[in-house]
Amino acid sequence: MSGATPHDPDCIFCKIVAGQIPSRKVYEDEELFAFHDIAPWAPVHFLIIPKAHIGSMMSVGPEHERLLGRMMALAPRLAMEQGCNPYPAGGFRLVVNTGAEAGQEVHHLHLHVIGGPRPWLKG
Ligand code: DGP
Repeated sequence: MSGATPHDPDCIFCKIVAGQIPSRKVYEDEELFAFHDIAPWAPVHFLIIPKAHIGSMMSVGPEHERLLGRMMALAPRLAMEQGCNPYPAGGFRLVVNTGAEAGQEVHHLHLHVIGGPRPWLKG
């Protein structure tokens, strides 16, 4: 089971991708969407998501390797564009919460990109 469907009508992030819920967009292409987190943990905090509905890292299979690579490779470019300070004095953190005990609240795979001066840990 791939765990991926094009659109889950009950998913809040699918609704954001579809424009049914407003968001502050950072980036969009045919496969990926990025937008500012509604409750930022740090001065720079946005999410990179696949447009297709993938519930979590637990739903990822070999067919998603290229897509996950694209999400990771996009993060540094967008982080710098969004105001993270340059590496190595600056930088950013990448977080993928997976499951309730890890703090996952939205069950549509998302990569947190968190940066700016002294980003703090959630929780
Ligand atoms: P996680 O705990 O890893 O599942 O993170 C989910 C994040 O999604 C959380 O930091 C808040 C953010 N979020 C939840 N609902 C919305 C929304 O409607 N709009 C935006 N922009 N962010 C949201």
